[in-house]
Amino acid sequence: MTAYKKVNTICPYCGTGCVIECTVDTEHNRIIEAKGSPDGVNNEGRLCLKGLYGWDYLNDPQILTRRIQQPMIRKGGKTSPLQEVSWDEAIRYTADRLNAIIKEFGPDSIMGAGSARGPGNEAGYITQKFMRACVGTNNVDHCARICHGASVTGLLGVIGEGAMSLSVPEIEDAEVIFNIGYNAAVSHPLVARRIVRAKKKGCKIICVDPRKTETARIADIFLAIKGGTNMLLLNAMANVIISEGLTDTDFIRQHTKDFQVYADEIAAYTPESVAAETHLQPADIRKAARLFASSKHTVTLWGMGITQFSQGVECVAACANLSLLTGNFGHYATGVGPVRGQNNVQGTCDMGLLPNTYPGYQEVTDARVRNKFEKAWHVSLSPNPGLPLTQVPEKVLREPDPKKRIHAYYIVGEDPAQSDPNLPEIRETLSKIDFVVVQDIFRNKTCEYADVVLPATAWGEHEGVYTSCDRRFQRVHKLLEPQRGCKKDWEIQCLVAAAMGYPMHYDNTEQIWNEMIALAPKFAGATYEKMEMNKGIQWPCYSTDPADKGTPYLHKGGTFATADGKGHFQFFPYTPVQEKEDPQYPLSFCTVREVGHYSVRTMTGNCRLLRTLADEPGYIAMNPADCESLHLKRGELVRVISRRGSTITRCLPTERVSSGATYMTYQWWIGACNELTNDKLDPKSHTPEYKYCACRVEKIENQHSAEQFIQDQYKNIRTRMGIREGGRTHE
Ligand SMILES: Nc1nc2c(c(=O)[nH]1)N[C@H]1C(S)=C(S)[C@@H](COP(=O)(O)OP(=O)(O)OC[C@H]3O[C@@H](n4cnc5c(=O)[nH]c(N)nc54)[C@H](O)[C@@H]3O)O[C@H]1N2
Ligand SMILES: Nc1nc2c(c(=O)[nH]1)N[C@H]1C(S)=C(S)[C@@H](COP(=O)(O)OP(=O)(O)OC[C@H]3O[C@@H](n4cnc5c(=O)[nH]c(N)nc54)[C@H](O)[C@@H]3O)O[C@H]1N2
Ligand code: SF4
Ligand SMILES: [Mo]
Repeated sequence: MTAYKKVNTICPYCGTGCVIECTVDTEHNRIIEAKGSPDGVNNEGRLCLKGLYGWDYLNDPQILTRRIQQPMIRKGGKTSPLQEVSWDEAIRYTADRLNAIIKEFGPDSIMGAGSARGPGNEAGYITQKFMRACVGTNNVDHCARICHGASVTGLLGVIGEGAMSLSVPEIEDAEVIFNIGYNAAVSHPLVARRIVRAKKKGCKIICVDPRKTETARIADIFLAIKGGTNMLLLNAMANVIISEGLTDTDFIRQHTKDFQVYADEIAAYTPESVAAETHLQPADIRKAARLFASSKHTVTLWGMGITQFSQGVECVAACANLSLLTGNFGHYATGVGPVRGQNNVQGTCDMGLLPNTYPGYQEVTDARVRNKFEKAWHVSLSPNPGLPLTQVPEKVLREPDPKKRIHAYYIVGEDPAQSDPNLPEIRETLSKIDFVVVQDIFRNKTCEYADVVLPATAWGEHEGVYTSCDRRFQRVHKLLEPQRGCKKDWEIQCLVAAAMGYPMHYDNTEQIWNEMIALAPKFAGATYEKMEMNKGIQWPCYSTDPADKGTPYLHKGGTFATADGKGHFQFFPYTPVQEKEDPQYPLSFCTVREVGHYSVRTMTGNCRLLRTLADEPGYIAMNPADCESLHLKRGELVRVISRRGSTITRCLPTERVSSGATYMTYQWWIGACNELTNDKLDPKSHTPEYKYCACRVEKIENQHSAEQFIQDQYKNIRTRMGIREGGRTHE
């Protein structure tokens, strides 16, 4: 008789934090079903496609790439093949190379990237402790940099806390939802459900997006904004709210600072003055501003359509200003929702995988805090903030002083060779760094530049805690025995640290967690026990007292997390995007997501059901009129070219997209849109402008040979990833 067990755990994909009930066949070490658990506060028993069918990759079906099951080293230098070695040899080799680089160039010549995906918070804590205490640098970062980094920086300035101020379930009790640059139906389907439920309860929806998304379709006001002009609209809405006397004057007086300076500057941004550039009607901007100000339950939700711009941080501040103006902070069902993308990107920030903060958002420059960590970790720590990961290319390719260059990059669970902008430059960077370590569950594109590859256990193969987008710490549980040869992420980095001369030892994740919460006052009360008892705990949670069950919404009563407790209005003028359309590159180019696949696709691309939804080389969405003028037909292969590179994909004519604009998704390896994207950064958060550059689309006359090229490329990738033709694909 086959033995089954049922285990509740957290979905490994988006930041909604859905609780999944998995049925596991323990005899064959396989998950056989996943269902939504009613214990999930944010999902209430439901799941999207990825939650339901996104676990197939665990058993290594070898569709796109394969699980790594043994450490590998390039013994003969950069150009030699990766060879399987023992764990002992791989750890020793990694430790010796890192120590040699520290000796020659100092600890700041090493960069570390942590993972916002499977490993969890305990492993994240170990990654930053490894970089700070063992290597001796604050050069540690993760994908929040290229994602919601702008939200964190922007909100810190205005209200002192970078996270969602409300909880996901509160969204359905909003009276007005201001949805800007956020496509919940694709990115967070179980957040989208709350938006739909809000609508059914009578909520009015404003959607701002250059594309007609699903939210746009149900919106009361849809502002089809010209890409890259968010600041003009946000300032014009503030202008209407102030000039028409729609502000909450009591709230502004009691809870904010610098209103008058802000109001004086905003006076210039009339709706009429921004109409031409935003492609919006002044009357529609006025309608949106009035609706925004009409309620004390206005919830602002934003995503990458705000943050992935060179003016991301300032647009985040502009969003927060609107809530300050209208008293939309500090009570139930109101506030700001930068809805964090990855299942544990909130957690990876919480754990201090950032160049400027220790766990719990404590600054590395604060001597008192640093002292506390030095005592706990028995080392002296660097007082200098580290390097943001988007500056690695600069520090490898263009730094004249060898002592100041990056010489080693230790990458845990990220795939910069697929997900970073301007891939031609990333490839050059990764080829030129002396030593690259990749610690992952799959062979990914970055492995091709790795000197060492270390195989980690995946979600479902280890214990831990993830933080959902709304600050909820939730336990994830082991479902299966790990694939042979893999070790836990935290265990691997403890072994490397010990081999480098800084012993770290833990028996389990709870020991790591308890060390972390003892050092981070914001999380001090969030014990494993309390998480189990309360369906998770939302931080801040200061006390271990069972009565402290954490904090569903922030800034209660209008007391903000800034030093003086006030919200600080900040005015910023509009700065245009860094690269605009021109005669050579006449179309705008934006990159977004699609529902069935996830980020670099190592996981969803290896799930049998999900991969049938969409496959290489993806598509470019264009307005039908533009397709017609270029003589392009639906499904035909086209070449897309920017100043940085080119790629090949299929043409998708759609009325959802305005004429002159194009969109690709970033999940494809052959149709890789990051060959084209611009690596220009927001100067404050160092987030790249993935959402806007210029391109041209070219017809390919010989479709037959282009189709053959795609087939050959696919075969080639799979071979490079170590899959034998006719391998396990069709099992
Ligand atoms: N053009 C364009 N590019 C983009 C974006 C865009 O909008 N447009 N968005 C950006 C954003 S917001 C983000 S967050 C990034 C995401 O980009 P990445 O972080 O690079 O992508 P992920 O697919 O999340 O996963 C990274 C790696 O983690 C590995 N992994 C999964 N679980 C585990 C584990 O338990 N342990 C270990 N060690 N590894 C694991 C996966 O196999 C994969 O190789 O992409 C960015 N890139
Ligand atoms: N299925 C799936 N789900 C995912 C992911 C995935 O890869 N696949 N990735 C996860 C991650 S890492 C993240 S960060 C989240 C991201 O979730 P979202 O932020 O929803 O993701 P995007 O699709 O990148 O961008 C959101 C919207 O911004 C719009 N936009 C583009 N330019 C502008 C502009 O100038 N102004 C305005 N107002 N809008 C603009 C786009 O048209 C798009 O509809 O999703 C997460 N969920
Ligand atoms: S909404 Fe997000 S967390 Fe929920 S099942 Fe889908 S991918 Fe998983
Ligand atoms: Mo993200």
